[in-house]
Formats: sequence, structure tokens, C-alpha cells
Amino acid sequence: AHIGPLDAAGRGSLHQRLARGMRDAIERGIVRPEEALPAERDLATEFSVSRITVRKALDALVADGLLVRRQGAGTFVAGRVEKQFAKLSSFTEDMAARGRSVTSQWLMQLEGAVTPDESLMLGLSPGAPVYRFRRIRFADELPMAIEHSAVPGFALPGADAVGESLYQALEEAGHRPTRALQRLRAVLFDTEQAALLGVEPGAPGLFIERRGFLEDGRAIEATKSWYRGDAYDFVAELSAR
Ligand code: 16G
Repeated sequence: AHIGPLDAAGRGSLHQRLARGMRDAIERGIVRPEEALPAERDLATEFSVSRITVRKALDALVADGLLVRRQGAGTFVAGRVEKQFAKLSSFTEDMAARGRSVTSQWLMQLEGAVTPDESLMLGLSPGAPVYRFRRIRFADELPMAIEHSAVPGFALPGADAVGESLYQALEEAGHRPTRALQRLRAVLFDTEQAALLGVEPGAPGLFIERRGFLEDGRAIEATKSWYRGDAYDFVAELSAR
């Protein structure tokens, strides 16, 4: 891969200028998604800088999600995650299909009485029990989304039934959704959301609200997700008939 010249006229320290030059090359498609970068020592030679400078520039781009490091394989240009819009799949399945490792950080996992909002979303009567799950979802260690899910009490044996995957837990309980309604909206992240996702406050994101239903029409999940706009593409296949 040819990275392009170091931003020689630019301001900032050497590693910042190198990072800028590389970011530019990635954004202009000179190095393509999933392409491997040359070894650090080769980059150092190519740009006549030290390996430490190269390392610092790469670290910055990894932190920004433009590059990913894969154990034993090297550093790659991150592919944006593409999600087929019409498929009712889970985050875990979406990422696994792309060879990405999934982790989550739990913010909340508890049982409570339904709130008015949840009662509308899930069609439950006041006082009905719900499970509430709040997580930050990572793909290859990059924070991708904040997710708030509510599930009716009958759907799961307990709040701790969800390990890594909500859909797996629902499936094991015989309550995996078979249909869903999804609504999508552009948002700008507030300070708290930005901090959780490692982006600047005001960065663009996708807000997605999903209501999942069982075959018999009962609502089984109400999930609000805030996806990083710089890391996630939604793709819809359209048909004229
Ligand atoms: C996806 C769904 C979310 C669902 C979750 C289950 C979107 C926008 N949202 O993130 O509604 O609860 O998958 O994932 O696709 P899990 O089984 O990995 O917990």
C-alpha cells in the first residue's frame, strides 16, 4: 500500500502530521478497507521517521477506529460495518458474520416495573415486570453503539439470563422475535454519549429504535441504539415488485 506523502507543510508534531497524512490516504481510498498496512519499520523507513513516531500515529488512528490491529497479523484499514437492513439479526450475529469479535460493557442489567414509555413500546399494562439492559457494544474493541433494551418479564427466566447476546437468551427461552419494526434517525451525540463511544461531543450518529415481535404478535423487545455514524452503514436492498 502506498500511504502518500507526510503532510510536510502541516502543523503539529511529526506523529500528528503522519497520522493526518494517513487519515487523508484512507479517506481518499488510496488504502482500501481491510487492506493491510506495511510493517511499522517499513513505514518508518518510507517516511524517514522513527518507529516510535509511526507507532504513535497508528495508535491515534486505531483509537479513532480508522485502523484495526489484529493479533499476529498486523494493522489493517478498518472496514465500515455494513448491516443488511431487512434482516432481523442480532449485533452478535452481524459482527460474527464479518469476522469481528464482539464484546459488551454492561451499564445496567435489572428487573423493574414498566415505565410509561416501555408500556407503550411493549404493549404491557402498568405494573408489569420488565428487564432492562444497557450496554456499550464493541466490535474488534471499537465502541460501536450504546444499546438500551427492554424485554417483558415473561420473556426471560431472569435478568442474568443474558450473557453476551440478548437474542441468544431469548432464543433459549423460546422467545426470539420473528418480526420487527425499526425506525432510524440522525442524531448528534451529547457529552455523555460521546464519552461512552469515544467520539467528540456533537459527533454524528444513528439513532435506531427497534420493536421486535413474536409470531403471535406480542412485543418481545424495545431497543434504542445509538450507533457511531463514522463506523456503521445501513444497507437496504430494494425491489420494484
Ligand atoms: C441489534 C438490534 C437490537 C437487538 C440486538 C441483539 C439493531 C439496530 N438493533 O443490535 O434491537 O436487541 O441486536 O443483539 O440492529 P445481541 O443478541 O448481540 O445482544
